[in-house]
Amino acid sequence: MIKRVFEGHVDYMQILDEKGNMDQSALPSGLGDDAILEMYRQMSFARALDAKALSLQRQGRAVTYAPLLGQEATQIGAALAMRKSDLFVPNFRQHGVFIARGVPLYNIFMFWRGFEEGNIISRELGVFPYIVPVSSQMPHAAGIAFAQKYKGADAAVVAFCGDGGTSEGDFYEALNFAGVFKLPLVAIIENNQWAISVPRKNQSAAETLAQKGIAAGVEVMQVDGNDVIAVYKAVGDAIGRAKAGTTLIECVTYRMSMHTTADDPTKYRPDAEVEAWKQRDPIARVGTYLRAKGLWDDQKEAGMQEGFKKTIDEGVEKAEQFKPDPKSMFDNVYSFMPQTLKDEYDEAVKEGFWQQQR
Ligand SMILES: Cc1ncc(C[n+]2csc(CCOP(=O)(O)OP(=O)(O)O)c2C)c(N)n1
Ligand SMILES: [Mg+2]
Repeated sequence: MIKRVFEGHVDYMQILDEKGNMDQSALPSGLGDDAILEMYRQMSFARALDAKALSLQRQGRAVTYAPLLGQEATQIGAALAMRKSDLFVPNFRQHGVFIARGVPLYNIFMFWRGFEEGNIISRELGVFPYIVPVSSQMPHAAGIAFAQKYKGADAAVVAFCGDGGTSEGDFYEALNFAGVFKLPLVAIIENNQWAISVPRKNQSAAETLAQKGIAAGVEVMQVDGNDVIAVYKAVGDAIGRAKAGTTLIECVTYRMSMHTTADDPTKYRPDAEVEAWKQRDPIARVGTYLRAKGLWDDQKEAGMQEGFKKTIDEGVEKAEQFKPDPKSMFDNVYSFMPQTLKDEYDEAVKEGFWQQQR
């Protein structure tokens, strides 16, 4: 005897299409023109910040940088759906979420200048530090979500990982744990189609990455990650039901730029692919929508960009004035300093390590 014991499916959501057409019936209630204008501003600011950070690195004023170009809707949609009490766990690319949550620009610039102090973020912003080991943030996020549930806090944890990150054991372990304990976790796969030079099709034979959550027994959803409205709705809905358990959301987007400044994507991906994704630009479609409604024009755009330049230049100036303390590399690693680290610290002091570095 054979009988079917399980059947699964993954829904895909898009509300604002590539041409700027809005599916009014799916528009989240209460999301008015002002909120859409704010999404447009925040995405545009993320893009302006991105261009500046890349330019600083090329001038030798930053050590490295992981661009977000093309992924603004995924990041801003998620950030604006979050409540103040929610907590954000990033990997290394979500500068857009950082700024939308109010992380000062100098934190971001300081980090990419190579100073750990950039990662010290005011607790009240509910933003965890940049994490580079792929998917190592996911078990942390599940643990933080467990703590929220244990404390009875009205807080969801929103965590990001990449398409490549979904192949790591840490990803599955985190989701499995979150599924069993029905944790208030919203896990977002920022599927930008590439993990450095590994294309999405070589990452997994699964048709969607969202379906990886089905095995963990959590809610799953796939979203047009270049549609800020759809991301906002999907993440908002997931936060709304977070007390009942976890949701995995795959945002289908595209990394328009290089992996990091140490990478040259022209070596491994066709220009035609990049060109095709340009047609699905996340900011342009909101601009088209707003202009068609008479809410935006060239003059407003120019004024906004000028304001961004001023704000960003001030953030850079502050970050460049910062005098790093090399000793700080020993701080904020553990809640207390273990003996092994203390030994290294003492040795560095004895050898005058930081004097030599100046
Ligand atoms: C555990 C681990 N393995 C390898 C690396 C090197 N590495 C850094 S980013 C990356 C690819 C990540 O791809 P994805 O998860 O799709 O995120 P994206 O960079 O596209 O945002 C790799 C292999 C790392 N940082 N950590
Ligand atoms: Mg990727």
